[in-house]
Amino acid sequence: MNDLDTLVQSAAEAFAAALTPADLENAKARFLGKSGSLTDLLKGMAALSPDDKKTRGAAINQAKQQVEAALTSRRQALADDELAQQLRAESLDVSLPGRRRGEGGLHPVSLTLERMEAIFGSMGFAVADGPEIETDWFNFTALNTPADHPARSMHDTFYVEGGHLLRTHTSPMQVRYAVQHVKRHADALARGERIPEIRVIAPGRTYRVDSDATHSPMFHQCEGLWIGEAVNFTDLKAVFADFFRNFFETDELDIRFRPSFFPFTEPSAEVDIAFASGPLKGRWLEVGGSGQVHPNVVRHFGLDPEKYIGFAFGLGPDRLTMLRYGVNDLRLFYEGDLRFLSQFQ
Ligand code: FA5
Repeated sequence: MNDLDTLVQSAAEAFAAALTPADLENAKARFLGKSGSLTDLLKGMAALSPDDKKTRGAAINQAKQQVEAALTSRRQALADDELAQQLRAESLDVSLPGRRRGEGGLHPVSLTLERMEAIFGSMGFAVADGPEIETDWFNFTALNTPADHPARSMHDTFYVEGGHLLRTHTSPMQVRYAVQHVKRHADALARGERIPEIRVIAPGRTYRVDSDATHSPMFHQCEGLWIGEAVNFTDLKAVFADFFRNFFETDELDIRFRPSFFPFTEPSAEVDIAFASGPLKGRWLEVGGSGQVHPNVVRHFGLDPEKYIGFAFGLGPDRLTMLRYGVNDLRLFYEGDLRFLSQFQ
């Protein structure tokens, strides 16, 4: 192998060893640059005779072409590699399954409220909605609880600016709804005619300064009101029996009225239920308050208490949700932990 063959071979090896375009350009300079090996050889020809110059010159040129060919081919190979790498990095795998968006769902207490609306709806109850920021009048006074009444201390109230408060129960909706109902039938009432019964539930948020495993500062209630000319406690009991059996999907359930006090009902009763089977078997659990609407409240509806009578109740949907799903701490519903909440979907 002559010196030119050796040079071509070492150039080819140097180019092959270059792994980046920059390495390759450095290697090129070593052979083809101004002071590269080939250029040195060309310079060295000055001392040769014209004949030798011819043959040597042709040989060097051939070697130079070979080196250039090796360089071009390595350049192409590096460019191909780079393109392939880029394609690999940017490639889109159309066979990958798409990323799904997280699916939302209703909060367990919302599920309970929907269920209550459906069951009471099937019993002919309308559904009404009202303000959470209330006046003192609707929350207390109209409900037979005047300013100095000791029963006000039963509710630890959040007061807001402007003399308003966050409603402590859904009972103000009794008055709001009944007043509208009476207005709608004012002409018939004035003529002494019988007006349609009031049969309504009003579910929604309520607030009290209260927090432990069974009390939350924001909780829910579902008010019920049924007023007519002959609505009595037997009807209330039938409504509750129907509701609880449907809600808990069991006939093995007892209902108990425990005498109690609310200023807006007389007589009044707490409502307890007990399951005949399951983990809560035999324990009485309070689920709400109820009673015959007090004559003073019926007067605030705009009706004659001698003629119109009925009952009201206030159920605790949070507690019903706890019982339905066997959850023993109410606060879990309001901590916003999706690991807990997604179990109810
Ligand atoms: C009342 O609020 C009455 N307005 C209910 C009523 C309506 C009686 C109509 C008669 C006629 P009480 O304070 O007992 O009553 O509350 C009713 C239900 O709301 C309770 O049984 C309970 O289930 C629920 N409750 C009350 N406070 C909280 C609280 N802080 N957190 C969760 N649930 C509560």
